[in-house]
Amino acid sequence: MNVITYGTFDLFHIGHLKLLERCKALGASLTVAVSTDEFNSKSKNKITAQPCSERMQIVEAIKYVDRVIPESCWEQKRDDVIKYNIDVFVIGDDWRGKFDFLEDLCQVVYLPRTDGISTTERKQQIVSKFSDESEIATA
Ligand code: C2G
Repeated sequence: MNVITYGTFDLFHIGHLKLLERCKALGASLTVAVSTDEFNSKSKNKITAQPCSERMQIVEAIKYVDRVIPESCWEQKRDDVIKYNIDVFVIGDDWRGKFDFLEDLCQVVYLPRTDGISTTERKQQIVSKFSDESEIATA
């Protein structure tokens, strides 16, 4: 079974890892489409801490991942499912229902998100945790 998932994977964290681990448990091969910088800024209203090239390299190095492709638009999913002969589309349940239109092509699975972690929260933790440190360092 071939599995695919999509995401930004900025500041890669345990929530991303657990998602990819569960994706790979569903099939023999896992393709991950990583959102490009342009797609993030123009269509997802996201500014990432890391450029797409870095985010792709990090995802590619994860042992559960077999292939990494760019995600440059919302509309590419159907073509990707056909091109890569995908059997299962997987994504976190924050997207529940949003990709049911793929069900004529492949199984669509929404997995529970990992609680207590998100890139946004991680950014806030870093700012609050280390801003004092930088003040002391420059004092
Ligand atoms: N995720 C998770 N648990 C978290 C955070 C994220 O399971 N605590 C999952 C998300 O549900 C998603 C994947 O990890 O399946 C990547 O999350 P993001 O990088 O935030 O990706 P997103 O912005 O949801 O992009 O076309 C689909 C989009 O590209 C998905």
